[in-house]
Amino acid sequence: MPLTTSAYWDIFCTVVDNYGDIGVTWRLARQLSREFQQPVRLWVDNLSSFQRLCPTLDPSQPSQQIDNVLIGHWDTPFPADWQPGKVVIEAFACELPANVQQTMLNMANPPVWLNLDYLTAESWIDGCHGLPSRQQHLTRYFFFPGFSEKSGGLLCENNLFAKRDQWQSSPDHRRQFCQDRDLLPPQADELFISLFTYENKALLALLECWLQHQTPIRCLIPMGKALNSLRTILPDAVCQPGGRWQQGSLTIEVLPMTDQDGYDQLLWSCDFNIVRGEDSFLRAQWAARPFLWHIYPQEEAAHLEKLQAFTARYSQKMSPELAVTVQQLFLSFNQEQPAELQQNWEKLQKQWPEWQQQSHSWPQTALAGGNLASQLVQFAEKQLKCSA
Ligand code: TRH
Repeated sequence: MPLTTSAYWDIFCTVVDNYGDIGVTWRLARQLSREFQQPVRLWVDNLSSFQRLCPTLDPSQPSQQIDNVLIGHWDTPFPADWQPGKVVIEAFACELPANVQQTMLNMANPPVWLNLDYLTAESWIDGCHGLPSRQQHLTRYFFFPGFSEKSGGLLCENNLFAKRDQWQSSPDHRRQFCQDRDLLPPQADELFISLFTYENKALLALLECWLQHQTPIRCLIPMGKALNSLRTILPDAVCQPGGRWQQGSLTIEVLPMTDQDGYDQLLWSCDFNIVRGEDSFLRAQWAARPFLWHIYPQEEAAHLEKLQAFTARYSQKMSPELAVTVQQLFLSFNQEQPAELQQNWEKLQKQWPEWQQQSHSWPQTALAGGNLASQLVQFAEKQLKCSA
């Protein structure tokens, strides 16, 4: 790993829990490299978690290169001979190592220092995005991804929608997806649902609806926390990759976790995606299909405000009937209210065509703030010019 090259973007990421922090930074690092030809070093404290969504990564190697991104193990102490490149990104307020901060403080021309925040649809970020904060003679800027014109925009690769459209243009891709993973072949009228959530008591209520659905339902569940909420009905042997369970109209199949491209293909192949956190939440929107979001729970139910800010934005162009049902569906799922969730699911059956249509036009609306990677590049270049 070259430690002293001045052209680098250094992205620092701690894996707080789950996969969102590393999922977002890994995606950003690759996009900066691939689309903007920026050399990137990604520093990660937990390589084993990283490996779950990047299977070619070797957690025993402190430094390696994948997809043109240099990946370093953020160990303690951080290498003393490290020199920052031109931009340093502290992802999700992870706090840079003390010696890194000291090195930056000692520099006559320090790098552009950015704190990349979590994604939110709340409007208060419009007033905070891009604001500086002084740290002795250094300036740290706050970068807020978001859905509004004044935000930092959203992570979205250049060619993503073309790839998605190509995939969704033919049912052969879903068939091939199933075949490649030893899943049952799709039936003509089968509704495909992916399920990647945290534990949620209301999941069983959704399953009850699906058991009695008029047409067959296929629920594809990547290995993870959602299965813990289904163990009262699913035998242990089912709750592992390759597991299959059939009852009434419902077939459940359990998948291994794959890399991020494989996960996109799962989302593109499904008619309805249930997702969580930050990155799968966004990828489900880019899949242009109806979806349901299990938001990351926060203390004192702070996440519910964030949820409502999103559903208000997301449903703005929907008919009042669909808007109410979608808002209530998201809320009842996150509040783990089984009866309300079932009612909203039933209501949606009549509103499905409108929701599908809305899901298709939503990505363009969502991108009002533009593309996060390109916004970051422009912002950094502007700061570098000012300090030159
Ligand atoms: O895993 P998440 O819940 O992550 C986070 C973290 O918990 C974080 O601390 C929290 O603050 C944040 O949510 C809000 O959900 P998320 O963001 O969807 O990340 C999952 C990543 O895993 C995403 O990049 C997609 C990826 N993934 C794969 O690459 N392959 C797979 O098979 C699956 C199921 C997911």
